[in-house]
Amino acid sequence: MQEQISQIKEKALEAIQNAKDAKELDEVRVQYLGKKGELTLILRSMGGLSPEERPVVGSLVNQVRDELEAKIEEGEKSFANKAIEERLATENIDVTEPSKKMTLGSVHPITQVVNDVKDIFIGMGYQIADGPEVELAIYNFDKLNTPPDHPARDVQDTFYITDDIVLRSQTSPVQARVMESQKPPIKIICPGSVYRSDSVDATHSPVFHQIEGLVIDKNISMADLKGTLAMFAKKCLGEKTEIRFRPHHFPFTEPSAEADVSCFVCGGKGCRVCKGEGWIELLGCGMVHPNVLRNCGIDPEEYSGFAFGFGVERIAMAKFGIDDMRLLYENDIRFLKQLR
Ligand code: 2NL
Repeated sequence: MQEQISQIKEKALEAIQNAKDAKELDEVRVQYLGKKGELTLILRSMGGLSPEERPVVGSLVNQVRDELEAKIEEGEKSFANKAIEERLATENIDVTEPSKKMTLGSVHPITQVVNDVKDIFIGMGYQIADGPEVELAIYNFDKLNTPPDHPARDVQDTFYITDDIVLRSQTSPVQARVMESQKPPIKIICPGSVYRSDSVDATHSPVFHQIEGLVIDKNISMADLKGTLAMFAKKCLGEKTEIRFRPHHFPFTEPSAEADVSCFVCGGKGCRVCKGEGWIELLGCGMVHPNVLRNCGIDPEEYSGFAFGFGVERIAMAKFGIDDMRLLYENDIRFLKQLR
């Protein structure tokens, strides 16, 4: 039996020596040391041996098994090293090769203006509010002192989902909702998309962007409105920017005004951007109409407030010198690249 064991050992060592890869080495392991391996079978057949022979053969088998296992492990390590060396030799990276070109986008001019305006008003203690774009007509119109027979409510101007539901034509309904749900003081700006039934041309689009602001507190006056908008104009368009007010009419404010800014291109002398006027229309504004306050649950005897609103496209067009609004929606990167 000892003779048989040493034959097995010699055969196994030879097979380990001749194994060409890790798979063949594993086959050798199974053949000799596996559950039905040749060496394992010897161990199992030891029952037929005399008590004297048993420990001698047993220890010999164990010794051979340990030796074979060590050799197999050694072989495995050497195959693994060989594989790594082969990869290192063949897989080289040319670090001097030019990289793939990365195209980097840029912030859309509309978003740039919205972000700038948000920053300015956050700096003055305002909060950003938003609300639904599919809105109840009550919030878009009635609560804002715009009665059912008002021309703005005509299907010619507003997109109706049903008789009572519209695509909001201004962001004011957001402010009406805030007034209803929060107690003054209120200082918010509401940026967002608004919808009007207009055909596309150089200055109109059925979807555009608006930013409205609202301040409600005790003793808010037109002086607060003027100071706030003068500050905003300087921060947004340059420290030299002046502001002027012209009387106007809006259903939701009384008194109402439109505000112009001195041309930030020519400083007021007259140029292509201000069309020779020296002034550029900036926004509409006014003191919140007492009916609007009442409709939104605020007592006009206790509180007053101002509001303002402007179209983001108009500001972006003036700021970047764009003469056709459609350029803002085509997303032609040759155009957008110029406005970084
Ligand atoms: C414009 C003028 C304006 C407002 C918007 C407003 C909102 C509430 C109450 C009172 Cl909740 N007013 N918003 C006020 C004056 C003018 O927008 O020309 N927008 C494009």
